[in-house]
Amino acid sequence: MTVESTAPRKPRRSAGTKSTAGKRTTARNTPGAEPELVQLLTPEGERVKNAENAVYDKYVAGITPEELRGLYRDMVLTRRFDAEATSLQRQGELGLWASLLGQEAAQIGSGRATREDDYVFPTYREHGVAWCRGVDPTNLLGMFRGVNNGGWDPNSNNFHLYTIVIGSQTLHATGYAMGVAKDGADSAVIAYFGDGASSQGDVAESFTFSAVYNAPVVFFCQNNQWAISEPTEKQTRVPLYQRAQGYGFPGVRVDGNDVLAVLAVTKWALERARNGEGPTLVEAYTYRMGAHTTSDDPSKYRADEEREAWEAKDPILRLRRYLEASNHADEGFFAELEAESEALGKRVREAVRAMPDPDHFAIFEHAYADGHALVDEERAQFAAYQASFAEEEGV
Ligand SMILES: Cc1ncc(C[n+]2csc(CCOP(=O)(O)OP(=O)(O)O)c2C)c(N)n1
Ligand SMILES: [Mg+2]
Repeated sequence: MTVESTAPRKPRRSAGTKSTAGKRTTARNTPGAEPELVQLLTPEGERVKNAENAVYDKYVAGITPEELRGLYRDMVLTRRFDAEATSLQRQGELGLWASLLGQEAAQIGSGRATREDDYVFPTYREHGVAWCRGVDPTNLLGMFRGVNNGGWDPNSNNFHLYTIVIGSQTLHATGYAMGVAKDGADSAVIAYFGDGASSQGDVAESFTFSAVYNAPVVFFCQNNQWAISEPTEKQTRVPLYQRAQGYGFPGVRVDGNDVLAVLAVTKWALERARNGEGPTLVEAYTYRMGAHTTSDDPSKYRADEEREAWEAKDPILRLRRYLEASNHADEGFFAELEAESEALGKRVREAVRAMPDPDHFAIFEHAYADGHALVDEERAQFAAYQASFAEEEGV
């Protein structure tokens, strides 16, 4: 990786794009040269082999049955953990939860594509990526229980803390990637964000900076079709992956419910970063099967039929079909995994209930090194508020 490589590079796809003025389009970046949606496994679990996919297919061509079972296990355990967290919120053990239901392939495929020395910048929904990075699932829950402000050391797993300020982590990732390049390392950086975040100025700035400085970063957009109650149509008039072209780097849309395709495309994009070829935008086309968070009720703004249509494309089901059809997994494997899932659910439940409450006054100590009049006032107000409960109890 060198820093000198900031000279203008030939955009991978510049010619031949059809005029799309004034209408929504599903046209390809370069008609004929790339598939509109990279897919290696159909929803029925059949392996897709065609010339259009060749550039990506080679990244998973040698995948072993054991590795395939590993991807399946990752997705099943992530879904089980996520369901447990949703239940824990409903039982009052967590204040909030942002479910990843439906996005398991997008997260496990991309997470497993990263190397240990790569650095990952997540949003608040990347529980599957956290799993791949080796962050213990129980550590993800402290912030949602309100007992800490993060829950893990980002540098232990090169997995940054969850970021709730929409899109801001793409700037952090770009800066970090520019640093990686200056260090001369061949690591890559990956920034996760959503379709809604794509409208943020921070994301546009990240695209500009990373392109101009040729930063080794992959922008991984999970287009789950919704930004709370806003559909993707309210974010863009062109397919999101085509935005990259305007900044001078490649964009690819991958079937985000196809773990094999996501793994292949993300490996390809990370390799580009490592080789000094700069940023890539990967749009993982997927679906948020659940609510935005446990505070949201999607029945208020979207039709059941939409969800039902996406259920047929379930990421876990399609890999199971492939594993079964190719005799890569037997009943024993699925039964063992079921038992492992239940054990994980139990472990998570017990760990959450055992989390100690923090010292309520600690937060005032962490605002300034040397004390501050306003903080002192707020601490006193809070102490009086806490004391008021004791008085009530005494009545
Ligand atoms: C800067 C900023 N603006 C608004 C919000 C409120 N907010 C939280 S999540 C969200 C929608 C994000 O949608 P998307 O990027 O598609 O991600 P998804 O939740 O679908 O994974 C918004 C607007 C916020 N957290 N930060
Ligand atoms: Mg979204």
